[in-house]
Amino acid sequence: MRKIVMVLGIIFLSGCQMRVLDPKSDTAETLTDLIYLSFGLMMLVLIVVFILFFRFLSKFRETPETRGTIPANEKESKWLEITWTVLPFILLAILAVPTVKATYELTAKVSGNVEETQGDVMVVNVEAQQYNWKFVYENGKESFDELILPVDQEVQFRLTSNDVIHSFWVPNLSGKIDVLPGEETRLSFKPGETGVYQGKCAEFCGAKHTLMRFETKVVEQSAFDDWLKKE
Ligand SMILES: [Cu+2]
Repeated sequence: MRKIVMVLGIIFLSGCQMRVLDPKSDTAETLTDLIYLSFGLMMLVLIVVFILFFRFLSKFRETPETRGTIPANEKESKWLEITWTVLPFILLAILAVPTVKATYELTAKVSGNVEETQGDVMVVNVEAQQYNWKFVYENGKESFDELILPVDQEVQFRLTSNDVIHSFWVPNLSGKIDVLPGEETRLSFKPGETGVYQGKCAEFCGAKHTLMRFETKVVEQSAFDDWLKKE
């Protein structure tokens, strides 16, 4: 019993600081909308299938009159064939169009040179190593395991690892992005609300992987400027 309580405690307490489906940035909102869309479609299919399932169970159940008789074989039905061929196509299209659109938009945001959009985008270089995060800002200022961002400012992260593969994840602000040694990956979002958001490494990277957490503090622009200037 004590073991069960402990396991439940770990499950319910361990992730309590990290909130998924509570978007606080444009990117996270896009992703949350996609999750709700696919969940909604899935529920729609599930409900229709269950209604049909119980309908058929009751309609075609054995009665004293039908006992021992074999129902007539259903010959081809053009409309049934068309329905169950076309319906999945429509469902997949509803799912695929916004997903592909969002994928391209999010990719476009991080491809190309930030220098071309000077001033509009803030660059933060991220270095991951066992078991901490180093954030380097445009003026060379560094912070460890604490990411400070101004609200309503598009930020582009350029991430790289100094050892093994890590994964950068702040559920409130964005999806995950792999952080690879010898290669740069990118991620972009615009925080829309001040607050403190928990982030962590989402790729098992060694014995102390679970300690590889960081805090993202989204503050007002003026507070950010003051912080950036401080030695
Ligand atoms: Cu890691």
